[in-house]
This record gives sequence, structure tokens and C-alpha cells, in this order.
Amino acid sequence: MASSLQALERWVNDTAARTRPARIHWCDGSEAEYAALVEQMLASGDLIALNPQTHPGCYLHRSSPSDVARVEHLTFVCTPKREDAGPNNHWMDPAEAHAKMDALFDGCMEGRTLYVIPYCMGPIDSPLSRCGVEITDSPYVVANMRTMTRMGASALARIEREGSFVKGLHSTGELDPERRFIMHFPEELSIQSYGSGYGGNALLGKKCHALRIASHQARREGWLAEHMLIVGIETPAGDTHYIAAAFPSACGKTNLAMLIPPEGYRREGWKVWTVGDDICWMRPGEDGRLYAINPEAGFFGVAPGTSANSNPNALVSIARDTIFTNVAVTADNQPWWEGLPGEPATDWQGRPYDPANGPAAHPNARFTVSARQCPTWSEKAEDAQGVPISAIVFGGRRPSLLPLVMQARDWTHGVLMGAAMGSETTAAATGAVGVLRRDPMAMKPFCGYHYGDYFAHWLSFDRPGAKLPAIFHVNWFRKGEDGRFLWPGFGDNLRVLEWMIERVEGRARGSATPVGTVPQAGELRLEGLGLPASAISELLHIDEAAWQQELEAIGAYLEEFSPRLPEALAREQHRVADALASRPRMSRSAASA
Ligand code: GTP
Ligand code: SPV
Ligand code: MN
Repeated sequence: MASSLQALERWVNDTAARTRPARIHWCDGSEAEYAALVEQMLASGDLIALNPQTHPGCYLHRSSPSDVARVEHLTFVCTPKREDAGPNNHWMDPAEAHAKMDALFDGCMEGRTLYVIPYCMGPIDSPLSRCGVEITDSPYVVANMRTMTRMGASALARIEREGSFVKGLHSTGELDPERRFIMHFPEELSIQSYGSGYGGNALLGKKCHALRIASHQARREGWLAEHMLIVGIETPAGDTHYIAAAFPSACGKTNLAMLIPPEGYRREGWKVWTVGDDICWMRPGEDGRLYAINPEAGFFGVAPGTSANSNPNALVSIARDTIFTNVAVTADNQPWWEGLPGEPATDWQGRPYDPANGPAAHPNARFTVSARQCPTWSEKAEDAQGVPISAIVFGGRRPSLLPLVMQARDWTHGVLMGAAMGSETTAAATGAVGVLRRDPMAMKPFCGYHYGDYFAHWLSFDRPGAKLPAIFHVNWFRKGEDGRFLWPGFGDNLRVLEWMIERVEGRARGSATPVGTVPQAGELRLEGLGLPASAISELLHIDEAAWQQELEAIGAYLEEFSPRLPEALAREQHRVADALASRPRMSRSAASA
């Protein structure tokens, strides 16, 4: 079918006529192409070589200082009808958005190379995968897309076979925040991004395609496109349970996906397999279970905090062939960030390090690395059918109220738990950090349509024959009165995942509360942690009076999505609120029950 390639060629030619590049380069994804791009970026200063002895094949890229994170206020969903984008998105009329973008793209690639990047999100032979083509004038974007997606000749062949693909047009423009927009046209399966070279704004296969556009396709076609990691937990008995977890940006997905079991667990034979760290596409299989793929091929991970203590697997992964963005460097030219030993010589902006200028690495500094370099990379990540999901986990940064873990009693209750998620904001997006905001299913910045319709779509998976995953909510970030985290987190989070598996397999009884089932005393294995009993009872404590207020706040928040809020979700909120209200007021720790 040459016709689909003709459509692609026509689009490339039309775009070239508008943007007027000096050259056009069709990316094949080869080793030689990558090497040539790196040479060129070293010459232009887009990349800086790092210490080849300690970090072979590693480079540093410094963003423009005003272009270091996603820009949610400049990100738009352009559906014909405003209501379809919902109150959760910024909306612009498609004609108006096109006029604005046409003006920006007019002649913007003069003197530059236009790169055509055919890519596939997901294993190249998987029926769950979807293809796209990104046109960009940024060689840095090409290099990152090569690591993050299946890019080049094989993707082009699939596009030729299938015919349909998502069109993404990107230019770094002048990197002027006043001339920066990330536009999505779901009806046209297209994305236009101008004025940023950073991560989710510019690597269009990631958040723009695999979440905002894919969420539309998923709704139409009966699947889910989610901001979730996928991790396989192999028990000493040899069974592997796959868990998908949605945490907001910079709230622990990469860390959980690569966790190292605590010492005692390792001795018993527990193993962890990484399938994905950011995005999960899942759909019901013939047996009624949900099967998931990771549409990405690499990690674009948060660097600060990554250390031999917190995430040794990530540290091993990024010891070679990695692009670092906005990290600091040491005197001997090694990449550096807060959390690593040693000290920085030069900060992320290339200035001699001075603590008066703030952290040495930007808090949203990132590494881009092939997933294959991760020691725990799962061979199942290449499985065309995906992996069966045993549990779905929601979680966020909640300094108080939310217990370490609780389980929803059924799918509808689980959807409410996801819809009610809240988290303190992080440096992954521009704006204030540390402000508590609602972030249903960790998709607030990424759900490409009305949240009311999205909740209804989630609820629709509960149908005859479905064997749905159990749903849990976790909180690694609860703080004690001294302001410190009560839970050690990281590898010790496996203790919580073990309890989930025990629940799924019907062994742990748990203790039911109106807001969810929490572990009974003794059900969480805490040996070797040295955690005071007071900390664990605080971590599992359900403060029913405070929860009544939380349920009111959840109800008020969900009302924002009326009239599209599904009746079943409103009813569920009332059910939990009523259960709390009808309990005799008492304050007791579930763990001591
Ligand atoms: P995105 O790539 O932005 O979607 O982020 P992410 O969800 O993958 O977050 P990541 O795993 O990179 O973690 C972000 C920050 O949270 C890092 O600074 C980590 O050190 C910290 N973090 C991760 N897991 C834990 C945990 O279990 N406990 C605590 N206290 N901090 C954690
Ligand atoms: C996030 O912000 O959730 C990320 C990084 O994973 S970005 O690619 O910029 O979206
Ligand atoms: Mn993310």
C-alpha cells in the first residue's frame, strides 16, 4: 500500500513548504545516523561530552533556562466542542489554534534541518502498539526519540502496512515562553508543538501522543492509556504478578518500577522485573483480564535523588550511552546531582557552582536511556500480547491523612479512589511546587478529554466476564510531626506490594474501614526495618473525622465534572461518605484493631 506513504510524503512536503528548512532528513534509526547527529551536536554545543572513562557514550544537554519542564498553562486540547475537552483541559477552537500555529511555523525552519521521525509506540509487532511520525527541527529531539521509541525503518514499514499514524509537528522556534504552545487536535490525530525543546513538550511520542491523543483512541476502541509504571514481582514460589501504578510526575514511578528488594526478601528469592516506568496501555484480553504494554522503549527519568541507595538499577543503567539534561558536572566532568556523593563544579546552567544560586542540578533534570540497559528489564516488555495485570495502584504525595496502603472493595470504589487522588505539585511542570492539587489517576495534565467521560470509560470495564485487577491506594510520603517521612520507601515498598499480592491471592484478611481495607496488625512484614510501633500505627491510621471532611472535598471536586460525572461515581462517593457518617465517632488505629 504505497498510498499511506504517499500521504506521509505529502504531509512532509507541505510542512517543508510552510517551514522552509534548508534540508530534509528522513530518520532510519541506525547507529551511524545517531553517531552523525551526536558529532553535529557536539560541534554546535547542543551536547557536551562527559567523562568517557567513567561515562562512555554519555552527553550533557543544557536547556534554555526558561525551558526546563512541561508547561501545562500553554498546553491545549483543541476539540471542535469546548465541552469535550472538559474543565480539566485548556481548550482552544481548532481553527483559532491552527491560525496561531500556522503563523508561528511560517518559515521557522529557515537554515535548519527538518527531520522526519517515524516511530512506533509499543513492540513493533504488537496489536496494541500505535505509530506516529514526528517532524522536528531539533537534533536533540531526534536523539531522544531514538532512545524513547522504536524509531526508523521498522516503524515506517508498519506505517506503510497500517496506513494510519499520528502526525506531530515540532519546532524549537525561538525558545521564547511567550511564543510557546503545545496543541492537540484529537479529531485529526495530530499534535503541534512550538517554542520548547524540553521533554514532554517536545518528544511528541511521549505525553502528547501516548497519553493525550491515545486517551481518545483508547476511549473509542475500548482500552486505557494511562500514566502508569508496570512492574513484575516474582515471588519465591516463582509466580510473577504484574502491577500497574499511577503516581503523578516525580512521585516515584521510575523508582518503584526498578526497586531492589530488601536484603531478607532477596535471600528468600523475590525478584523485580521492570516493564515500564511512565506509560501503560492496557486492554481486556480474551480471558477477561487486563493486558498491558509499555509503549516506550526508554526512560526519561528524574535525575536528582537517583543514587546507589534509592535506585541502584537506574544508576547502573545510566553509566553509559545516556543523554543527561540539565544536570551539574563535577571537576572531572562526570554528571552530578543532589543525592550523589562528590561535589559539583559547574551547575546546570554552566555556571561555577554557587549554593546561593540554588541546587546544582535542576530539580527536573533528567536522563534519557534505553530500557535495555536496565539490569531488571523484563523480557516480557517485548511481548506483543502484553502482561496480565494483577493490581492497579494509585498514589500521590500526601503529607497527612492517606494511609500507607488501602484496598478498594471493588472496581467502582477503586475508580473513586483514583478519581479522588491528590498530590503535592513537583518540578516536573512549571509553577508552584508543593501545592496539594487533585490529580485523578495521575492524569490531570494528560487526559485528552473530559474527566467525566474518562471516569465513565473506566467504570465501563466492569462488565460480565471481566476479571479485573484489584485496586489499591498507597502513600509513601506521609510525614510525622517532625516533618520527616514516616515510611522509608524505595526498596522497602516491596513490603507493601507483598501485602497486595497476599490480598490478590486471598491470603491476607485485612481490616475493613469505610474508606478501604488496610493491613491487619502483623500482615505487613516489617522485620529489619527498625520502624517504631508508633510510626506504623500512624501510617495505617484512618482518622475518620478528617476523612469525613476529605469525602466532602472529594464530592465538591467531582461536582466540577457534572453534568458528565457518572451517576455511579457520585453514588459511590455518597456510599463512602454515609458509611463514615454512620460510624460511632472513634479514633483508633486499624493496625491495633
Ligand atoms: P516522572 O518521570 O516525572 O513521571 O516521575 P516518576 O513518577 O517516575 O518519579 P521518580 O521515580 O523519578 O521519583 C521522583 C522523586 O521521588 C525522586 O526524588 C525520588 O527520590 C522520590 N521518591 C521516589 N520513590 C520514593 C519513596 O518511596 N519514598 C520517598 N520518600 N521518595 C521517593
Ligand atoms: C512527567 O512529567 O510526568 C514526565 C516527564 O514523565 S515529561 O516527559 O516532561 O512529561
Ligand atoms: Mn511521567
